[in-house]
Amino acid sequence: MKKNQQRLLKIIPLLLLFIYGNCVTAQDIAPVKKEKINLVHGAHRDGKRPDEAMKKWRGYGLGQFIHWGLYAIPGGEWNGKTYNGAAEWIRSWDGIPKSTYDSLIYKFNPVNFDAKAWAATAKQMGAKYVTITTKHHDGFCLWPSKYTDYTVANSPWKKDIIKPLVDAYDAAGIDVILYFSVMDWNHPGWRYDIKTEADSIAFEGFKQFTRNQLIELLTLYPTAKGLWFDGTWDKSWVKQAAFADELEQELRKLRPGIIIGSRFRADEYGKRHFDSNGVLIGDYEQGWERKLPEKIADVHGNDWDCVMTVPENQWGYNKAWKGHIKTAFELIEMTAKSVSLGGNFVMNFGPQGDGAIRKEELQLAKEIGDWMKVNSEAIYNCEYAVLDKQDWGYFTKKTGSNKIYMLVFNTPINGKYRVKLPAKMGISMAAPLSNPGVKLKIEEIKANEYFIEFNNPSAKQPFVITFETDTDKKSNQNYEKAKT
Ligand code: H79
Repeated sequence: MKKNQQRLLKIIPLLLLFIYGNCVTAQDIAPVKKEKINLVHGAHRDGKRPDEAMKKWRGYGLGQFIHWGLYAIPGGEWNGKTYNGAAEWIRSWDGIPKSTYDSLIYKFNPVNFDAKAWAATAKQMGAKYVTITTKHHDGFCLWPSKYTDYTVANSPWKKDIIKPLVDAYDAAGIDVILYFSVMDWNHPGWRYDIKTEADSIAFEGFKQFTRNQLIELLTLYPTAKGLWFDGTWDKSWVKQAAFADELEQELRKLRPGIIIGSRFRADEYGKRHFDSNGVLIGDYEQGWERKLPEKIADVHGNDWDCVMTVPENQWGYNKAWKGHIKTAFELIEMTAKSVSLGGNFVMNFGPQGDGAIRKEELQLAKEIGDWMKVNSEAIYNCEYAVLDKQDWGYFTKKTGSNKIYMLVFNTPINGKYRVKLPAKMGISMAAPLSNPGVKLKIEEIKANEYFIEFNNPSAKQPFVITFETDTDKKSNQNYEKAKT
């Protein structure tokens, strides 16, 4: 071997070590970027849907949820005993034979059902959309599905419930979303998990049944704006990434613009809501059930809605109506908070077995509606104001304008509302929403901080102060920073 070659052989390992060393250093310095997984059945869109249907959804602010089905007949009570779980889950209670529960179909005769009255209640409350249970976990269909006998058609009532509801809400200008539970305790093919060949065969039949029912619903009620899926967490369904993805695409083709949330399907790794790359599946996040985000970072820039019960956890009618019952004040505050964080708030109603809405819910709808009549401008078509919660309450902003609303839930006893704004943003005008002619005194108290004065000691209800911002604001004062 020549001398040169020998030297090269000695240098190569050193060179390799140098390159390797540099690679490690480069990797250490660069932000750790997780490798993107190639997904066939992950999210098919990154970021918010920009179309008109979704813009409308985003502007709803307040919605109504209706949970109605056979469970409304026992209303959380069986043979004089109270069931402590959610009333719509009573079939799963140990003391109740499943066949006895299923035979409630022969008692379904809601003589006081009045679709127009329900829609009028929602309208009066100020709801812009309604989500209605077409089928809950018990499998009972409120529409005359041709794919099962377990429907209204075979009850003493005989008639479709969904059609008059869709018509009444449509007529009231309230958009309808159809709730559908994939979990179905009544269907012989449904399984929690698929463990055997027999399970697999049974579940294949169930999948076809589910597809048939969804196509049936969208065909019978073509004005429905969306589908709200539930009961999709069982292992059996989570394993159906390809089927569910294809079905979702089929439904979207059938009804262009339809809105489907994050709860319908999992990706091929079984990830739900957010796929294996962390991207939201579906058009909006459905993870906010009986809870609210605290801050804007919690919603990851996605559309979302919060669905909320009035008692702690009762969706279907429960006679007992026990525990803490949320007041109109609390529900209004949740609405304000939702909108301030870019979401919608949906309050649940559980009508009685006879079809009437319970008086407590009617009262809440009235109180919320009375508030909305004065203040809904700060709720409808509003968005995150890029201003976070302050001591007195929440900010919202009219989408596409610089009009900001302060939704006040706590009043300072001196009537001075401390408002902290980002640098270079000032307030050019402030007025009570209910009395825009009254211009409120604005005092600059330090850099980007103001007092808005509003002596409103008689306020018994949350109220709104509106203001316009001035983004070229130059303070006329100099503030010296403390040195510490
Ligand atoms: O339709 C409403 C609920 O019935 C449904 N989603 C909302 C919109 C829902 N199904 N399951 N879950 C929510 C979560 C599971 C809760 C359970 Fe339980 C805990 C089932 C059994 C224990 C709550 C407590 C229901 C029964 C007892």
